[in-house]
Amino acid sequence: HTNHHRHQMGATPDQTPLRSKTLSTKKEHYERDFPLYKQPVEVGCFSLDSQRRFFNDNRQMRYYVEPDRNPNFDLRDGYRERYVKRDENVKEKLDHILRWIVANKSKLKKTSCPLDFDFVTWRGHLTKLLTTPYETKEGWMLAVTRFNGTLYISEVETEAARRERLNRPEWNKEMMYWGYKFEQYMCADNPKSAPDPGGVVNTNEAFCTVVQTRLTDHKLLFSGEVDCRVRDPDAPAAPACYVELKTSAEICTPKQQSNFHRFKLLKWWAQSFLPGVPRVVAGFRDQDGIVVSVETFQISKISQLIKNEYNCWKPTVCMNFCCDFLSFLKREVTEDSPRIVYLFSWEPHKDVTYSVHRDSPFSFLPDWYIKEMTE
Ligand code: 0WD
Ligand code: CA
Repeated sequence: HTNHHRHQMGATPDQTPLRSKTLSTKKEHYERDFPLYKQPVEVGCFSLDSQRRFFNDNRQMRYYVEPDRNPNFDLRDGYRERYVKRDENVKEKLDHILRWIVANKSKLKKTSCPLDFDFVTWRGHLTKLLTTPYETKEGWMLAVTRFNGTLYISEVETEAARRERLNRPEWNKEMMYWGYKFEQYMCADNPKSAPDPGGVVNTNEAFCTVVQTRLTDHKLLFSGEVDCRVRDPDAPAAPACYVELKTSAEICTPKQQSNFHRFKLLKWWAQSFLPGVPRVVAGFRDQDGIVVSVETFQISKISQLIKNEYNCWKPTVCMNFCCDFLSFLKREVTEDSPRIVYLFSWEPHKDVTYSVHRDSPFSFLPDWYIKEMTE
């Protein structure tokens, strides 16, 4: 086997080679056997209510309702009158996950022993890592702190992402609403009721699963937002009963079909594969925001579906890159202190680099969490 790090190891004349402080994101370096990824297990869940308040329970769970064969959902309905949008200026970082850890401390760890996880993060951050070898537009920044041996990973908004968010055109803001409106057409608040398309769409509300799993020798604890579960109470246990909802533009040409496979299915696969959510239900909409068809994609069948696509993504590259990135973090993030952040940055076509910050605005572990986990 080849060591893909070797080309990056610099040597100085009279010193032994230094391990490089950068990591390649070239997809060619990650084409090896699929790494061990244990079946994710749900260890808990939490809910965020209409005012973004945290609850250590499943009160925001919603139930999937099979739609009509020919749906006619108007995704534009309610945008002006029945839409409460989460405040994107509030950076929550890992706070909700940390609150969940504190609330479940006794079942997670024996008294006065550290958390038995190598990494704690959001599922969405891991999705970004999985898709990095194929990403050509958007970079990322991830803040990493080692505390009691566990590495906490929290995203930092890049300057480019911030500019884009603050300059988002009106049509784009409306299209972001469409995904949430589709959820409202497809989900009921309890197993026996029907969806209520006349209600308010409030994006503060969320139901999040917390799962544990292992990627080779990396023990992971992460949380991800789940749209709904199937109604049947006898369905397999979570996460197997969960359903991810998506909207996408109607596919009319072979070119659109190919782009859908090469770009959109990559993101959908990565996001749901990580927590073990088995299916995505997609609403295909026309130019005017009317959902004209609904299709189910089994996550386990997506790699077959894309195999005939020229120059397509590979699940093994995504997982191997993520695995090597996590090994890179374990190696480089050595100082164990909640006051220190190692800031990892990546831009398309470049290597991953990092800088170290003490007592800086990047610090993200709150005092209440450090206190709870120290005593
Ligand atoms: O502060 C931050 N930097 C972030 C906070 C970044 C990303 C997420 N969050 C938090 C929020 O508390 C949210 O409740 O993450 C939760 C969702 O986390 P996730 O599941 O790890 O994120 P991701 O997989 O990217 O998104 C899942 C869903 C999205 O659904 P679609 O179908 O569009 O992928 O969560 C929603 C969105 O509905 N979502 C968010 N909700 C709140 N804040 C955010 C966000 N920043 N990003 C996506
Ligand atoms: Ca969704």
